[in-house]
Amino acid sequence: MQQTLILLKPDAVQRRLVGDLTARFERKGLRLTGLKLVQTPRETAEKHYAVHKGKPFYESLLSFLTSGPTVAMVWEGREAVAVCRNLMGLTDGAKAPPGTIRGDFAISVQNNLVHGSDSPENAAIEIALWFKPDELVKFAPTDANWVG
Ligand code: DAT
Ligand code: MG
Repeated sequence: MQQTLILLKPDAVQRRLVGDLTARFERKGLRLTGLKLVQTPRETAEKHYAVHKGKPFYESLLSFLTSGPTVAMVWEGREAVAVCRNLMGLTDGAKAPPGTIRGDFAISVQNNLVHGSDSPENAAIEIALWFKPDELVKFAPTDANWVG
């Protein structure tokens, strides 16, 4: 069973898409393990996007992520990392297929609504960056026999 970090970035909150986007992860059969609204500190944004430091879009990306509230979530389930990346679609909203979050709601590269961890290893690092251990809640979903 995998966990992954999902962020609904400031454009998602400002565009009032939090409910619609959260529903996509929920109805897929993933289990919600953590959820909070965060005004992201610059230091957290820098750590989160450290891999992109030095790229031309890095400063703009940090400004974007710290420009308003972000919903941080941890979702758990079978192949959760890949499942969530598939629900999100390609990075560039213009190229993301319809049916995906970015394909249905985004046309920008930067303002692409969601972040999702790209590997189980990075998921563990990102979850530790955004959540304290006691903010993650384990529970037995009552529909587990049906959803798997
Ligand atoms: P993803 O969010 O699909 O994992 P990424 O990790 O390559 O994509 O990049 C992180 C974010 O940086 C991405 O969501 C949007 C922004 N970004 C990536 N490439 C960009 C580019 N060429 N120009 C502007 N922003 C870019
Ligand atoms: Mg990425």
